[in-house]
Amino acid sequence: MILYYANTSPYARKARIALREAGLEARIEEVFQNPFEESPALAVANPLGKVPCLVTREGRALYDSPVICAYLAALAPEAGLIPDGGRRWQVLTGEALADGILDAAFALVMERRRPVQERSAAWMARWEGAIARATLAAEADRAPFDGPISVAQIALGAALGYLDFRLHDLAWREDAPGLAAWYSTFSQRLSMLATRPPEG
Ligand SMILES: N[C@@H](CCC(=O)N[C@@H](CS)C(=O)NCC(=O)O)C(=O)O
Repeated sequence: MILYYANTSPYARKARIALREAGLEARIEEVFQNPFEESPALAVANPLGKVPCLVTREGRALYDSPVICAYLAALAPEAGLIPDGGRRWQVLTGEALADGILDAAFALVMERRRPVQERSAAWMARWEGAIARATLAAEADRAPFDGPISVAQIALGAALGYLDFRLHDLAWREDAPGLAAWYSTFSQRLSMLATRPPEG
């Protein structure tokens, strides 16, 4: 199997953390693709031209990151990345909350890269508000992120890592000390260390 990824993409990082936590490194080849450059291989696999994209041994393309994580969880049920029973919905909602932080953060980063006169202050404030509320929600209700490693924890690790990588000024730790303590431990996992974005 092939996993198309970019080393600065937080969504791809999420999939790469999941594949390590599932113990599937030996079965999946990671292939770097910059989605913002012409990439025929990626475009053929994913018509959206986005990473991450997983191509199975049968040649079937799977995207986006929640689908890839669910597939990896199904390949390695012993890893328990998506638990059964009622806990399943709590964990998947935790994953969605963390993915929402990523969506708002990624949109904010892209907006900040536009010329100043073309940026929308209203949208940037909306995305900053979503990040602030979602990190506070994860601080207030730790249950979706508690317990054994899960896709909720993996998505949250990728999201908070991206805030540190691209949005230092947001200072989310000030209002979420419990989350900050959790991330400081989680970020030392081998899967997180092995997928750190490049410096600078
Ligand atoms: N919802 C998708 C988002 C994937 C995504 O937006 N990836 C970005 C890189 S961080 C990308 O490939 N963007 C290229 C583009 O938008 O053309 C997921 O969870 O995988």
